[in-house]
Amino acid sequence: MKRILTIQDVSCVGKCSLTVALPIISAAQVETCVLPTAVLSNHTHEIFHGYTFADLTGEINPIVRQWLISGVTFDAIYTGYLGSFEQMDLIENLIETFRQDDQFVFIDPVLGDAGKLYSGFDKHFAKRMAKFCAKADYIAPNMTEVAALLDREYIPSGYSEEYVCQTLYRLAELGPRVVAITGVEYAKDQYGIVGLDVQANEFFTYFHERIDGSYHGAGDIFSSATVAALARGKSAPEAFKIAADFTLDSIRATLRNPTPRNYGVDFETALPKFIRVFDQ
Ligand code: PXL
Repeated sequence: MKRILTIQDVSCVGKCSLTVALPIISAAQVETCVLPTAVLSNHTHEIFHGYTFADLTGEINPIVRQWLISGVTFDAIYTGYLGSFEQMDLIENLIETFRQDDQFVFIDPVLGDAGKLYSGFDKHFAKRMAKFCAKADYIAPNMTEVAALLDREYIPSGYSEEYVCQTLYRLAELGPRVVAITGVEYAKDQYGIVGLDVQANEFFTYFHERIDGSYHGAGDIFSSATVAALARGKSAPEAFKIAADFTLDSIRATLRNPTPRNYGVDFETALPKFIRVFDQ
């Protein structure tokens, strides 16, 4: 069984970061070790009325030292939401410390959505995140994060294919070997993921249904499912497709369910079908 390490916060309520990464990756029969970077009462989006935040940055190096003493190893490292510059410094070192052959590093450069950066993030933080992406084999920003990483204007939709291809080449300059942009919208019925395998110089695309509205935590569900599929040996285009289908199924389940939106996306309902993908 593959063993991965995921590094992100615990938001106790609201289904994002570790509370989705753990169940999704484990469901794909991949062992999921965690390094929690902070504990929050809930995520920072304004659908909640504020949040508590206990920073765990000071725990990172002691935990790493303990793992080194015990000879712990990982087949993949996946980072999500990170709260500070210092955390990125420490996690860059961690990635170098645990690097091994046949391992992949997936960085989800969590910065914002729908044209807005999340609470507490600014262009300086985005610039640091762009540098952090040099440690990744895979990155999967949404269009808001692409604009922040490349320090340019956010364009929600209606751009050309050429614009997206050039954008992928710009992202490739950050260092990863596969870059994929989620939520690409060429036109109303052309919505999905566009990626570039940098080494092979091959583009890949997966268009899928666009469900209106904003679904907090959907990005973490998508990244977690992609990491799970990559760890199970799927190619990048296959893994992104599996993850997109799973995220869409999860959002459809949420729409059928009258629970208030701030409890997050009901990925649990979509898990049985997701698990069966790996039986084939
Ligand atoms: O879903 C991304 C995310 C993760 N963790 C925390 C967040 C957010 C987005 O707002 O606030 C704490």
